[in-house]
This record gives sequence, structure tokens and C-alpha cells, in this order.
Amino acid sequence: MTKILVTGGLGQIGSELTAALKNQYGKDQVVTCDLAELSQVHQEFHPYEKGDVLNAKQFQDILKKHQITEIYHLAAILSAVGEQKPQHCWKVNIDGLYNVLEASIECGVKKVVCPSSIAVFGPETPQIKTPQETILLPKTMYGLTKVAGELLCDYYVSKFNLDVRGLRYPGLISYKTLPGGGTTDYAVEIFYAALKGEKYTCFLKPDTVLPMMYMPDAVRGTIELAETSFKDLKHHSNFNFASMSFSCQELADEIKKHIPNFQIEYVPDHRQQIAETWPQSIDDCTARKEWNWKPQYDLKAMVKDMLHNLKQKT
Ligand code: NAD
Ligand code: AKB
Repeated sequence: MTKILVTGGLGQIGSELTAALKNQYGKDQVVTCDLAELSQVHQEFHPYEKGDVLNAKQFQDILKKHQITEIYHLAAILSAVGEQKPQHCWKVNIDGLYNVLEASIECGVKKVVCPSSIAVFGPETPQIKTPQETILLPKTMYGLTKVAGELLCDYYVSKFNLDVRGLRYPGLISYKTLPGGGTTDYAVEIFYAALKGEKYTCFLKPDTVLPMMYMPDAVRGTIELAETSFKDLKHHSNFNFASMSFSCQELADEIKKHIPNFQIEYVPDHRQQIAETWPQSIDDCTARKEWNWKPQYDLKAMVKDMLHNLKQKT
């Protein structure tokens, strides 16, 4: 029987992926793991284990206790925080991943899903319709942990026959949990300000274009990749994954169609430099071919749905 562990399960993606996996596999079949104390964690995330992926022994004990067969490994440090704390970013994203992969072999885990990011690309990469196979020369600590992470995951596939899969997520937009310190976080924060009637100060320039995706597409795509037969996959840990691209100005203009008084100003900070090293759009034809990936939300549909759901929440 499938028994799933979601590391980093209280984060922006984990909090939504956990719910989707519980719907699919059963409430008790999905264990959430994160740094928070059990007493601080809402019932919807139970069964829950407080666990640090840097503690290899503790992590193995969790796998054994729950007889885990699949892991969605989401515990990580994102790009903006990673530039503030590069050593910690390396530790969590590389040592943490290594512990998860080693523990998976030791404890007989059958499948590991581990996200990568568009942060694997750098300024030398073609920025428009970035191909699947291309130059990977990131300039951030986060980006280089993601390149090394992809290579490490693929090594465990070929060397140890461990089934490891991963996608290069673009910036993800969601209403349930706030993002955890990335360069694309503006595309979530902007909605909160707009609905509060506040002027939003955007930390990127108005014409900065980045690849983005709405969370329902990201969650569905992740589960679809996880459920594809291993024999149908030629790639494993590094699928380009895309749906929409827009500039900060284009997002603000779309929000203004619903909230005409919405105001925005642009005060670029250190995150502008990171954004400028990333692609503007992604070619995901390999994901479309190998596991039939197809997004459902474009900018217009995403903005309408975000505003609708955030209004219910606030
Ligand atoms: P997040 O920051 O929202 O959540 C990460 C979670 O990991 C947090 O809840 C945090 O408490 C936990 N964590 C941190 N250090 C830990 C440790 N040592 N042990 C256990 N847990 C720890 O991140 P997210 O946005 O949900 O990202 C999940 C994955 O997806 C990451 O690998 C990230 O690089 C990738 N990704 C996310 C995006 C995005 O836009 N959200 C885009 C590209 C890739
Ligand atoms: C970040 O901005 O760090 C993430 C990512 C694209 O990996 N959202």
C-alpha cells in the first residue's frame, strides 16, 4: 500500500500538495514532515512528524515508523533567502537531499519526487523558450544547489535504481500559503495588497518577465509525473515545466481589470539581479511528450481565480 511522506509539507507547495495527495490516496496515507512543533500544526496536516532533513538518523526513524513507500521532498531554501544565507542554503538543499536519497535506499522507499527550479538556468542560457537540454550556469547559490540536486537525483536513478523524478518549477502562484522567500514572491504578495486596497511596492522592475504557474496546475502536474510509468520516462529529475509568462506590469494590469483603483510602484531590490539571470519563457515539450503535460490556467484565468479565492479567505 502507498504511504507517502511530504518533507517541507507546511510550505507553499507542500500545504497544497499534501491535501491533493490525501484526496487521492487517503487521509492517513500521507504523513507531513516539517520543522514546526506538532502542537503548532493544524489537524489537516496530521499525521505529522517534526523532522529536520539535516538529521539523517531522525529522518530514517520517521521513514521506518510510518513504513514510507514514496517521498515528496519539498524541504528547501529558496532563491532570495538562499542569497542571504548561502551556506545554510547549500546545507539544506544538498546535504538534506543526500540524506533523503540515502535514507530512501536504506529504508526501501520506492519513489522520490524532488522539485528543481527555473533557477538552474543562468544568463548564458537562451532566455526565450529555454530548451530542455541547454546551458546550466546559474549565478545564485539556490540555482547551483538545484543543478547539483538534479545531477544527484539522476545519479541515484542510474547507480542505485531508485525511482527519482523532478520538475523545474517556474514561480508558483497560490492563495493558501504564502511563498517562502523566493524571487517570484511578488506575484503572490501583489494580490494581498490589491485586495486590502493598498498600494503595492514591487521589488522587480515593471518589464521583468518570468515564467509562472498557478498552483492547481503545479500540483496536478506533479502528481501526474509521479504516477507515470517509470518505463515511459527518458528524463527523470529535470523536466522543464511551463504554463504562462508575464511581466510585473502585465500582472498589475490584469488585476486592475478587477480592482480599477489598484496602485503599484516599482522599487527594485537585490532580487532584480536574480530575476535577470532567469529565463522569460520555457519550452516544456519534453514533459508534454513523456507524460502528456498540459497546463489549464493562463494569466486571465489565474488572476480571476486568485482574487475569487483570496476574497473568500480574507
Ligand atoms: P517553502 O519555503 O514555502 O517551503 C519549504 C518548507 O521546508 C518550509 O515549510 C520549511 O519550514 C521547510 N524546511 C526548511 N528547512 C528544512 C529542514 N532542514 N528540514 C525540514 N524542513 C525544512 O518552499 P516551496 O515553495 O513550497 O518549495 C518547495 C520546493 O519546490 C523546493 O525544492 C523549491 O526549491 C521548489 N520550487 C518552488 C517554487 C515556488 O515558486 N514555490 C519554484 C521553483 C521550485
Ligand atoms: C524562487 O523565486 O526562488 C522560486 C523559484 C522560481 O525557484 N519561486
